[in-house]
Amino acid sequence: MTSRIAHPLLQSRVMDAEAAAALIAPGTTVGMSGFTGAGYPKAVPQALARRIEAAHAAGDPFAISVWTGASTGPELDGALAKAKGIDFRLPYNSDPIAREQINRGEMNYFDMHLSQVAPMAWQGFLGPLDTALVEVTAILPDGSLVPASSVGNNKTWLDRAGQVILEVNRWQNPALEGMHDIYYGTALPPHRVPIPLVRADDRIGQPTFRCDPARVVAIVETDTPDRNLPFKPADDCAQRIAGHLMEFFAHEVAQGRLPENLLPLQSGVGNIANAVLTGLIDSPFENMTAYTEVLQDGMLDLLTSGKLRMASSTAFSLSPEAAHALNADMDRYRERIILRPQEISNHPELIRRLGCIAMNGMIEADIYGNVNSTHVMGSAIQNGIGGSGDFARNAYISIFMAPSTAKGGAISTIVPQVSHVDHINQDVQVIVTEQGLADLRGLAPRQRACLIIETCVHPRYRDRLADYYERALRDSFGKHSPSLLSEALAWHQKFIATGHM
Ligand code: 0RQ
Repeated sequence: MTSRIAHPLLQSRVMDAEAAAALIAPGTTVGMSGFTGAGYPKAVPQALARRIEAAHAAGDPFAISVWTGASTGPELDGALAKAKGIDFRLPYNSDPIAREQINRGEMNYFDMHLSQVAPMAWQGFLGPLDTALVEVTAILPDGSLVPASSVGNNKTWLDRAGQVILEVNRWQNPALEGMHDIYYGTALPPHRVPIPLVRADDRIGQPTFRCDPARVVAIVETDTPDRNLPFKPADDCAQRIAGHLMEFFAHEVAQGRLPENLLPLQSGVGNIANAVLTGLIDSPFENMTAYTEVLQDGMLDLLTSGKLRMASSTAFSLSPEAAHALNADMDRYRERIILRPQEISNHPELIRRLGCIAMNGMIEADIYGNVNSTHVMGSAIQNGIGGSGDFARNAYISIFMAPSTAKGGAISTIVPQVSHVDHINQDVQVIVTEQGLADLRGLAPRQRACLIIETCVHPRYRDRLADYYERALRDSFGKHSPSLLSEALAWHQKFIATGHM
């Protein structure tokens, strides 16, 4: 018995992770909590992985479908993938073992817009959900659940699943209670109504998940930290990208196209995105807000500095040091952070209404501004589209950023044609590399190509790209977006054959 489980009936459902994992049958679908390494279940997935390994050793097949909010941690995706226990995964993965299996064709992976997961589950397109396996901070006397360090799709999993297994994690700070805003007003067409959120800091829901205690079949108590990798310190390249963006924002403010405190910021995953946030600390902008999906170290630093007034997100994505700092001072941060379901944090209606400034990383872009966020050499998935599509299409300004080269210079991240398209050129308004920033708003394809080649490409590749474009202008079938079809992907083909473009 523990003070974290205040509902009398539910106290009797406490068991160990092995017993809880035994309630998950082969071939079933489990909706798990977890979003960018925060708030994912830690004990039951590992117990389940051991059970799966034992079944495989005995010659019995055993795999499940795993749905989450976004990426999780090694105790979930890592352990289950290592046991070869996942045959279908959605909507986002960044675990290296699972990535390898996906890219070897051994695991089916449905990489999808994060805002669409919950609605699609409700629409019934994803099939039945057998079990919800959700980490929470505490269970209140009325059976309602205090969410943990991420919200993700938990509301939907708890409402939809046939049975519920909870991990109550004592490591999660009890002071998280009151930080979350769980909105229960979404409905399916034709009954949808506007979502009543007009400012990033509006609260429109309740602080806890509702959950019928009768459907809770097991509760496992844990005391394990979220596991996230530390961010790399901002190198010269990241600092130059951040510098270009700061200049751009100042220019937009001077032109009267952005208010002095900017507009709600969204910042994606990765080291560059984190470095840009850190860059904002030394900027002249004050009283900023964030409407985003992950709250990483840079965002926490911005809050601490006072430059960021508040942040709305669906999850933390903090290095161990930053998670420790947050936990030590949760009472202070609780007033200025709101964690929401990802169908709200990433909702196109709200992103468009608030006018978010979307800043996301990319694998590559082409001379017309089409962006590939997901696939290396057109076929090997890196992570997934995540929320980048939700934000890019609906943002007030949609920015994509990357170093101009990858793999020690062997790859140009600006190419004649992207090898896979996640964001069509209409959804990409600004491209920035350490070489410079291309503001593509209002430009036609040929104007875009000239600007991108001039400002964003590494000098090592600039002449070759300019030469390709000149010849495409001359020889292309059509001249709207000139392209040499037999050559457009030759840079990628050369990398696959020789190890460099
Ligand atoms: O591989 O680790 O093996 O060296 O891709 O690249 O430079 O570390 O960049 O951490 O900023 O991530 C697009 C992946 C960038 C990320 C991506 C290789 C590179 C390295 C990672 P190694 P970096 P970052 C909100 C929004 C999609 C989801 C999203 C991402 C690895 O930003 O996943 O935006 N975005 N979500 O070497 C071959 C290229 C390459 C390349 C980089 N052109 N060709 N390899 N790499 N460019 C959050 C959520 O949705 C949850």
